[in-house]
Amino acid sequence: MPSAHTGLQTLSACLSRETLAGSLRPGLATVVAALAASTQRIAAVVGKGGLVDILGSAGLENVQGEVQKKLDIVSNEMMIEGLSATGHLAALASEELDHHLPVAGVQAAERYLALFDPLDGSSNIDINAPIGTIFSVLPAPDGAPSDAAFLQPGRCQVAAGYALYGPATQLVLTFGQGVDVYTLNRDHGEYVLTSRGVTLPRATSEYAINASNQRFWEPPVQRYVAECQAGAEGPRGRDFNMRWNGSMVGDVHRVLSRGGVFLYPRDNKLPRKAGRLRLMYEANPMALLIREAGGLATDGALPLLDIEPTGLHQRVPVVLGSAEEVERIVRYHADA
Ligand code: P6P
Repeated sequence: MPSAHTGLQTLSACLSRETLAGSLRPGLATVVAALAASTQRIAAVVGKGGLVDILGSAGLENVQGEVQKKLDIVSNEMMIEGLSATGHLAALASEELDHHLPVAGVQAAERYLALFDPLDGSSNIDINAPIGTIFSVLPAPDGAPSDAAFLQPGRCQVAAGYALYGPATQLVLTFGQGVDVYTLNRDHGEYVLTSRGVTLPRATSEYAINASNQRFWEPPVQRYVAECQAGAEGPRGRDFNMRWNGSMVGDVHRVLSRGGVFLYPRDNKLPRKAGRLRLMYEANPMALLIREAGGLATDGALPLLDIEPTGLHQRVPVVLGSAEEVERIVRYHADA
């Protein structure tokens, strides 16, 4: 059913159509609808900015040892609340929770696990720059939920996506059959389909990396970025552009929208950390989206979706985006 207001397909209509067609399981549609509704509620709060008491630090630390922003806590509570009554979620995991959280009342045979970073890019909150919510859905194994039940490789995800709270609020979603983009019609409180079957170009001249870490990078990344910076006079024979959002959702959305390569590589700034980004609820959902859009996503060597997880909050190096550039970076790692 198109929206009465825009004529565009609403998210709920798309989910219903795919469910009736048998290409989407009804329980998964229910879980994704609840995820989307939760992001709408977060978008409404984010959009208020300094008008309500949600900016600044909450003065608490999360399991990552990161100081939590007030909006980190509020958005996490909104995600938990919004996922509490689907009847199809056995448990959830969040960047803001040390361990998994069982969800009461799951009776259905069709059971899932939801993982999320409720507010990605927290450092952007107080400067009104892009932030987002990243989510991933896994099948729930039989038996009582546990942290270990979540430790499935990214290729097992049955749905993944993010909401980007920018000038427009957009929901980017995949069920493993391509990537669709929905834009929130704020006047009528519904997501409407605005791009279907998003793909990204194999070639690009745009890269994204936090260049302030340059002295800590491993040689393959040093080489790749130096060649990009050498531009037309260098071995690449063309100039490159660089962008850095400070929010993975913002950078990945640009890569999905016009191509590019995003790197948060392993660095020796904190050698005990394998990278900055978390595998289960940042790297894996983004890797599924990028694969479904025709790109590649690796840790520099292995496809991210094939990594066997060892911990709910484990970190991983991330290189993702346009295939030609990711393949080059993987070659440089192999040659090292
Ligand atoms: P840096 C945000 O905190 C985040 O987890 C990602 O969204 C983002 O890509 C990265 O960290 C930014 O890291 O080192 O630039 O602050």
